[in-house]
Amino acid sequence: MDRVLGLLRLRVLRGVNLAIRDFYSSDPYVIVRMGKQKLKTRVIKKNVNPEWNEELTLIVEDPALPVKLEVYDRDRFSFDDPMGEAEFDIQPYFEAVQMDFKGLPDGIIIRKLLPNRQNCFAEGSDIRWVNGKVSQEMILRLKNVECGEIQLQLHWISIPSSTSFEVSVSSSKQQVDPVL
Ligand SMILES: [Ca+2]
Repeated sequence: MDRVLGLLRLRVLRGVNLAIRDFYSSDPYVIVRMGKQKLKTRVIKKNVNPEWNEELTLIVEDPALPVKLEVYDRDRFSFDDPMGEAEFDIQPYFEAVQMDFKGLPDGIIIRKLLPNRQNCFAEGSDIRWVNGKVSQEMILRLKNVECGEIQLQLHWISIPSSTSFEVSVSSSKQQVDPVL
């Protein structure tokens, strides 16, 4: 296992104008994958504009791995129907959480990521400094489907790293050396 760099808390806010897979609506849920990790939101019945407002936590070992989302319609008597997919790169967000923005005004935009042919952003995605933390909001346009967008928010949870432990061990050694 690689070193754990931190936890990525992904708040799946809502789906907008999702595809219809039953007679008049869908029963959507979202699967989130990063590497071998797989997480799921709950199913919201008969709603193509679902408000999940649900937090999923990914362990980040390699920030180069994309986060992938798949939306499905839950069916009771057949396989769940696909309702599109999207992915995003956490590298710009990961770079921002490693910097120190203390003293900057609350809500300030650190970086703005624009929609392009390579990403799934439906509009510009802002990385902001909010309440002393770096957060990113994004609207992803689902692909391989006729319509639908997913709104997300990212937060970072730091964990004590093994590197800082090694640093404190070596500095205490240096203090001991003159005595010897
Ligand atoms: Ca269904």
